[in-house]
Amino acid sequence: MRGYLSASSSIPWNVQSRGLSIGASSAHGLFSSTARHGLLFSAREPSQIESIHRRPPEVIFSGRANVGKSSLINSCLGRSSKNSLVKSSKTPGKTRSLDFFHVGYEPVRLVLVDSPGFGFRGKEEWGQLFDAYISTRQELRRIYLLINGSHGVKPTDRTMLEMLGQKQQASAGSGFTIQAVITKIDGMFGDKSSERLQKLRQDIFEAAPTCLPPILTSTKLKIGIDELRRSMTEAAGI
Ligand SMILES: Nc1nc2c(ncn2[C@@H]2O[C@H](COP(=O)(O)OP(=O)(O)O)[C@@H](O)[C@H]2O)c(=O)[nH]1
Ligand SMILES: [Mg+2]
Repeated sequence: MRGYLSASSSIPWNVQSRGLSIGASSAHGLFSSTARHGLLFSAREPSQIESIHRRPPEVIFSGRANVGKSSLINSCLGRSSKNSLVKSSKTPGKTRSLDFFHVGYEPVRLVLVDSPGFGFRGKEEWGQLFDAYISTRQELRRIYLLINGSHGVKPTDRTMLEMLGQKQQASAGSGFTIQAVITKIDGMFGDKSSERLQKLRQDIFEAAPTCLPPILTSTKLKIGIDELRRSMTEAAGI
């Protein structure tokens, strides 16, 4: 917690907790028992999704290869790169499956899903896997679309935002919600950071008006992790 606050003090915009009280204590309790989180299942083909243990609410992390999906899941589960639960890598395209991680154990109350990156080296069959998951999985409560803060909204991000926004509306509000997560904001500081952030928000809104406001994160500086945890517990109704 001290690291979170001290790291945040040098941030040019307000990324600290916005005073959200809903779910704050339950988020803390749910994620605090680090040793009880673990890998539940990996699905490499759409047909395997069906067989995965059901019931606890699920949230999925999506985004282009290398945007920081696996690192962010590790941080939320209280792991560092040294004792990571989820493989993260400098080499894009490392994750080729949907990996399901349980938060807590007996009872499992939330499941986080890591997904293969789309865009650079993201192969077509990985896209099919993701598509099959979001189209059929009733446990899915929220899709986090991660966007690299230094790169801005790329054409592949825009396409993804538009597609997810349309799918969400087609499900008539009964299925999942979508939320943007800006990653690696440690690389965004400096000149015009506020303008760049404003442009990011605007681009996200134009592509997907129903997308929930972005959460700003850095696993390097431990920024935004608690806010993301609270968002997950809120999405899961915990
Ligand atoms: N500067 C910076 N680098 C990060 C951050 N999060 C992840 N990375 C690095 O980005 C690379 C890709 O991360 P990874 O989590 O494997 O991305 P994924 O392909 O989306 O799962 C790795 O080298 C990470 O160390 C961050 O917040 N800041
Ligand atoms: Mg990964």
